[in-house]
Amino acid sequence: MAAAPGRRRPAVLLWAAVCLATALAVDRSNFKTCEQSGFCRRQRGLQPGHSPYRALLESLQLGPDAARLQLVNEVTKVPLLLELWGLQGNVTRIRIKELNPLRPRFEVPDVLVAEPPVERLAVTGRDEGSLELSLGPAGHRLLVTEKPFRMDLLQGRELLCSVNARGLLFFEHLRQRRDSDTPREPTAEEGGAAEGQEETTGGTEDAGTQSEKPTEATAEAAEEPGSWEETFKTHTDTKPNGPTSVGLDFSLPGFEHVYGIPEHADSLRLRTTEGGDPYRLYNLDVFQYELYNPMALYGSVPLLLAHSARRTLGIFWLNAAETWVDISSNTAGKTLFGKLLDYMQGGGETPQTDVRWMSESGIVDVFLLLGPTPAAVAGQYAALTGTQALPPLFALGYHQSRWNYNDEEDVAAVERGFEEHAVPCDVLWLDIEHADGKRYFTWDPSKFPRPRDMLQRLAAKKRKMVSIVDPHIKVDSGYRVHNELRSRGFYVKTKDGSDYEGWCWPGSAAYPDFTNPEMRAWWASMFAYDQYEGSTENLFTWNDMNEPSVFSGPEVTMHKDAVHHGGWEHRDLHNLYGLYVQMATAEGQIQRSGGQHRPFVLSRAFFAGSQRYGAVWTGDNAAEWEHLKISIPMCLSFGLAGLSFCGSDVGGFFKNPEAELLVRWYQAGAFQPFFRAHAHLDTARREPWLFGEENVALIRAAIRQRYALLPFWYTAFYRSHRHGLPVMRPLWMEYPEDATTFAIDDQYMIDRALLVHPVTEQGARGVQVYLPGKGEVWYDVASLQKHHAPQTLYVPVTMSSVPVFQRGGTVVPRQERVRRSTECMRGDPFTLYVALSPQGTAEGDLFLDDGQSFDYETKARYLHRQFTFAGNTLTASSADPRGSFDTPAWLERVVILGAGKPAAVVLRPADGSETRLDFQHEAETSVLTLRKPGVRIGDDWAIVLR
Ligand code: MIG
Repeated sequence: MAAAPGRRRPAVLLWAAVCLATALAVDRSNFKTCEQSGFCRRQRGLQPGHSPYRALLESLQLGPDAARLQLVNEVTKVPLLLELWGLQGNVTRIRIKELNPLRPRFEVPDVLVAEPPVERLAVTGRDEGSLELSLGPAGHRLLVTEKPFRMDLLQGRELLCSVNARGLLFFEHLRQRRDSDTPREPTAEEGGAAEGQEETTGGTEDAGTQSEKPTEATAEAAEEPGSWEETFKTHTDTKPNGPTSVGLDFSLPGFEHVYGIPEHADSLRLRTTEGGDPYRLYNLDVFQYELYNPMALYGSVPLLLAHSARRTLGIFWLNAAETWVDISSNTAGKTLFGKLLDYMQGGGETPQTDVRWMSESGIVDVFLLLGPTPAAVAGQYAALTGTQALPPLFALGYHQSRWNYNDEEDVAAVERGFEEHAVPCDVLWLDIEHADGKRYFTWDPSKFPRPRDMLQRLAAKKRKMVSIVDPHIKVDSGYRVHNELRSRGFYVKTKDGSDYEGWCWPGSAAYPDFTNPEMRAWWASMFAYDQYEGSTENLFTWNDMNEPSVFSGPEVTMHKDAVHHGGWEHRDLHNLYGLYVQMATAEGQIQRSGGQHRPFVLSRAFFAGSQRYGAVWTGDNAAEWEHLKISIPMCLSFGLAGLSFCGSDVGGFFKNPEAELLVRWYQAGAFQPFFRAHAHLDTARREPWLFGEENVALIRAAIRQRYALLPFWYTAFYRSHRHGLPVMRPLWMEYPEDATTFAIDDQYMIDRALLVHPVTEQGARGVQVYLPGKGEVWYDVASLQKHHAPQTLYVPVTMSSVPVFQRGGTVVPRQERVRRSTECMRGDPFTLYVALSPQGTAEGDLFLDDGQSFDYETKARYLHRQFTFAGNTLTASSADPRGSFDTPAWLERVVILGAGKPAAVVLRPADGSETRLDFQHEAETSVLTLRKPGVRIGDDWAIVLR
């Protein structure tokens, strides 16, 4: 297709634009607004309060697991099937599909990790117009109202959520094309899917009835131009299945704050979308994205969270098609004072947020995560979609990337730079120019003639490398990867059954069908050391452009009528494509090691569940202060959606950062989960030592802070991997009742112990830090000074300041010896920072294993230590006796913050002996430092202050 001359022009133009990278603003006209997206326009055309749906209460069937009943559209008479489940752990699942679809509709596979166990449902009440179901032991009840159909979910007397309360249930049933105007030959896909369907369903009749009574929403859809074919710019979407969209509304009484649904370059707290476009979820390669707007970006997670001081709730809309989310609120625009006035005058209504989901195809499949706490919602979502994969330890170190490191000499020189300037670095990255003519899995023979030697030189320095492997494959009969994919029939197809081709970096490119499990197995096998020539154990992978990006395609992506494995249209599963790419790549890395080693794969596109396969980043940002600022809410919202391993290009991708911005970005990035500097091809070189002595010293200090805290990061990732809480989290996850925290974008928590407020203002002299927690204390990590909470603290800053506070009541482990990389830190001694609460207590933990294998899981080779301070005694014990791991690492120092001066300090190892420890007490800051306890980090011991 891209071979057609007409298709080439936009690609070439885009290419030119990429290379120029001057004016920094997205070309909005490349991307659809809701108005330009047929189904979004049709759905938004349905006004609240006119639901044509009735629940046929008499059709209720109560199975051992689910309740099923029919809904009917009273205008079209098309029946839908409503299925309800109460899932264990406070989750309600609602599914709506056609009772007799003309063809099967897409149901999202491979996202849920397990079918969650169900609770027994029971009918607890009934009258003519409604039905009450109990959903399990937590006391949740669901009230189903017949006409118009709506559902209200209650706990006790409290209404948690209403479904279709505004009557926006929208379901475009599959139908025959009713016109005779453009007779078409049936496509391969249609023919295949229709086979064997027609006799069994009888859906054609409904379609007939429908077209004779054209009123209301669904009928409108059939008539509207664009229902069976839609044109955007130069691209026409043939829609062989016609209009197929679904939509539903949810009302959340008592909630004024909603979050989630990444990826958007917006504030953490979502804004109402009245008067503008809805938030869009459609994985897209957006060139030079703009900030603070609801446009779609590279990844999508259809999970929205609602939070109030009283409870937290989640809506997980499991649909992989293009999706738009409208948010409205009855308090929007009212000031706090206005709301207060309302309340005092008694005229205030309960605040309420309404959320409306609209997807282009598939079914309605939604999980209501009922909390009630933020941690409970995170756990409920994790139970459905899995938790963050535990990264190999090196991946939490610092990554040095740019587009591109030119050749083997360049790589060696950059590596030497880190050595000479004593800046720790774990990984060097190679972008697309390393491959031979953008043929991934190969190396440019003149620039990278001896990749294995290069990788071995890095390995000798205990460093790693990442090479990029994109999913667009050069159409070139001299390229083995292409030939195999083509001959095995593994490419995505056009609607006419030929291999789908588009224009991308290599020129004409085809796209492996990652939705096909056989293709994924083949792709995974390509990472074997003898398949990916020149690869070694310390080479890992970066998957870019996996939205997928198609320069010549509509909105720079794949045509929606392209056809995947099983005959599904690209339309049905677009947002899943990137997840599958990362899944298959991670699987390949696991297999190449014989199942031994944890993979590391960075992906630009993602969906719900992508956390199981590696890291994600926020794509092509820019060297601007605003982009630095927004990296915080963007990564926070990734985290809320389960993706803990998030980062932004440090320094900004486009444009050249001034030294101040670069330093501030390093300081901020050092405290974000994925810490990688990256830059566009056309930017000036910006390795840390290119900005003068003073700046390299600042950058070095920031990176060293990161490395010192790696034991803390790694432990946080381990717990995230176990329990699903994000590593980087909004303050309100830790302080759910403190409304001051609900809209904070410039500070956050790492795990439960550190509060970070990076400097993101140019020329900053100070920052205002909000320290939450009534009756709590915080310790400034730089000065070790204690501060009482709650308060907003003005912290004066210099260029070396990174405002970070340790919460009183926590223990943070560090490794403070400066090394070249994480691998060099293995076995290094630990320092514990014990920050006492006002009650003189603290606790924390430490997870330790080999940092790279699955042995922690398969052989229980790990240590999970628990440190508790109470009654003037610090105790080390096992947090999890199942694990054991041999390490020579020992405890070299304990720093107790907020301690008085003891008369003596005594160490009691497990053998019952007692030794006195040297200590030093700073009266002014109340910091007590205990020198060389010398015990093994894996042993049980106690240290007593007398
Ligand atoms: O169209 O591989 O976001 O990090 O350097 C640009 C080249 C393709 C986009 C990625 C960016 C990467 C670049 N890629």
